[in-house]
Amino acid sequence: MLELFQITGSCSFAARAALEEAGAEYTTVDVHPRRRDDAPSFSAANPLQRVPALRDGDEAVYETGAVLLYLVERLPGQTLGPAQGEPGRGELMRWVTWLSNTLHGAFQPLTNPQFLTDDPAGHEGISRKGWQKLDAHGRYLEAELAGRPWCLGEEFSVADIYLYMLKGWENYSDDYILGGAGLAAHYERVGARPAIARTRELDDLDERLIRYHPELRGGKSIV
Ligand SMILES: N[C@@H](CCC(=O)N[C@@H](CS)C(=O)NCC(=O)O)C(=O)O
Repeated sequence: MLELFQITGSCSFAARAALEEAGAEYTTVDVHPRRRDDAPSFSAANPLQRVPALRDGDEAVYETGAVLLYLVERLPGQTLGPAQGEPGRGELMRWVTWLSNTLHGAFQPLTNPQFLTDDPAGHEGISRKGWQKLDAHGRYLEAELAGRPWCLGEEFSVADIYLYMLKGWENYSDDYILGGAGLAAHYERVGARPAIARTRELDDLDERLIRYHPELRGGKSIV
């Protein structure tokens, strides 16, 4: 049985959404964000103690992009994207890698400038540069999605799930919008899928991916 280590409403959302899309059987372990040693099996699944982490028998997979690509292989024919040897496989790998190594990390200067400098006076400049980078990523995404419903064209995949989650993170800011009309329409399309709506419910998230109950994770108090 697949076992997902998660913190509801965090980037483990993408992994859970993929499991839901595939109709997979899985169990979850709710990690306490500030007491990550509470679940001893968590460190075994990911020594970095970050979510998502996935256990599949003797196999342990972590890093959002790796977990998503692993699930494509593990759950073939379940709308998660082309498997090895199928058309579109290279494009899928390119999308997931870009989302993982470029767009995912691009939020850090905005959400956590304190991780990049000890000097509080530097936070504003770091955030400003962060917005500029994100603007450029938004323009790139608009061009990539032009005239296609999904990242891979006509085929839905885990890339759409990952992009959906990252686009949703714009809502951590009051007024920032990543990309333009194309990306907004993509967000609506992905968000309307029953499995994605179900994952939002399971993760206690509204349509903007904001937690209904910020004080809870997995239904339990995090205080
Ligand atoms: N590069 C990692 C980042 C994982 C990560 O930072 N996860 C966050 C949630 S979005 C986490 O585990 N936070 C818990 C913490 O830092 O205490 C990935 O793509 O999976």
